[in-house]
Amino acid sequence: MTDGSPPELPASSLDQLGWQHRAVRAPQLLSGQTVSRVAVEHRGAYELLDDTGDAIGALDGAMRRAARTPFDYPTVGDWVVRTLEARHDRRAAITSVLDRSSLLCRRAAGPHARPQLVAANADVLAVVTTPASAGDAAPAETAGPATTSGGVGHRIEWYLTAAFSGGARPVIVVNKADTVSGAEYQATVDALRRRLGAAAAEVPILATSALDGRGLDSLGALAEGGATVALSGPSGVGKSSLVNRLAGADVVPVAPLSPDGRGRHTTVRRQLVPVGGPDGGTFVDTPGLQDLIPWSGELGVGNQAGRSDAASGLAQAFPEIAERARHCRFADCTHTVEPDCAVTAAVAAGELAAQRLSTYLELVSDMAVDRFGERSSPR
Ligand SMILES: Nc1nc2c(ncn2[C@@H]2O[C@H](COP(=O)(O)OP(=O)(O)OP(=O)(O)O)[C@@H](O)[C@H]2O)c(=O)[nH]1
Ligand SMILES: [Mg+2]
Ligand SMILES: [Zn+2]
Repeated sequence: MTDGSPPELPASSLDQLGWQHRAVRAPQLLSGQTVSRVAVEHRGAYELLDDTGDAIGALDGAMRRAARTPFDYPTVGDWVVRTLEARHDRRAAITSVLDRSSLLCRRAAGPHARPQLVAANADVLAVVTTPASAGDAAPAETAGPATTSGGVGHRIEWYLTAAFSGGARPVIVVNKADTVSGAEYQATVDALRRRLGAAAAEVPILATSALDGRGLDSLGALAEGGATVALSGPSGVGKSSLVNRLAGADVVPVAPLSPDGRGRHTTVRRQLVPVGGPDGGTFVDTPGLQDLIPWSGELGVGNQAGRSDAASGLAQAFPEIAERARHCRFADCTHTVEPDCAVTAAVAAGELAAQRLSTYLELVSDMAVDRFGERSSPR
């Protein structure tokens, strides 16, 4: 457990930070410049890691003046070019942000639709849950529209869509496996798989325990070769505990033991944590979220499969719906009231779970914004 004073991070080589793993080309550096990775974002300043150790950076004037949208600013996980020499305010000048290979982005809380960048250049999004919170997601066979349970189970499709949309691979991590029997754990996994329908085949599910250490090898392996794994999920599921176990030190604060351990919001900032070792690899710890509504606008990232955007993210998170939607009469079918809708027809024929469609429709409604940038009213 942490004593409240995190130790200094050791200097990492760029490769340990994932440099050789990045998808973008190396920039042309001028003399006096270096490449760094953003570890922590503060108001107007950034904690940077590179092979010189660490540094504090701030945007240089030209970059600040040119920045128009939240996407133009560096975020945790970004690769930036900075001056080696600090300015008079003892901060290095950040002169550019390198193209992102992925971007996890959510709609910030509040009535207006604003993007909040969660992590850049993450290869994997680990959606962390527990048997307790995933369990209440298990829909009964005859369940109607999804109910709000508060657990990540209910919102797991939201996380998967955000990951796919942003070009990251989602993995579900069921932590606190030590709190249930093997049979109960298996029931949790089975319920998750049923719930995820055709997407289950694309999303590995790992059992971990930050307490007894099980599954940590598999989780750590996701970052092998310099990959970046962002952890997200509700408060209290053990994201920070897992990061500390993987880093082998109390790098980020963890909630003191409590009977339920839920809803404490111990982590208040996003932080990139190198896990060291010859292979390197980094994890991004994030504050617990009540909700992760995927950003539905442009993200400006692409991956090997082509463009990553909200539409392709939804199609990957709901492949059986996307497949059937190609046969709807209208190209812009909402799969609600239209005639000749292949999706509602599949539900009527018992080929597609009604629960799957209602979850999809709820997510689409959550992601919808009208052209004034405000949330459109729910269907
Ligand atoms: N039994 C058990 N307890 C765990 C495990 N992982 C974490 N905990 C406990 O759960 C509580 C919450 O852990 P944190 O790591 O702070 O959770 P978090 O997901 O980072 O929470 P936020 O920072 O609020 O989002 C702490 O009391 C941990 O000791 C686990 O695998 N098993
Ligand atoms: Mg935490
Ligand atoms: Zn349709």
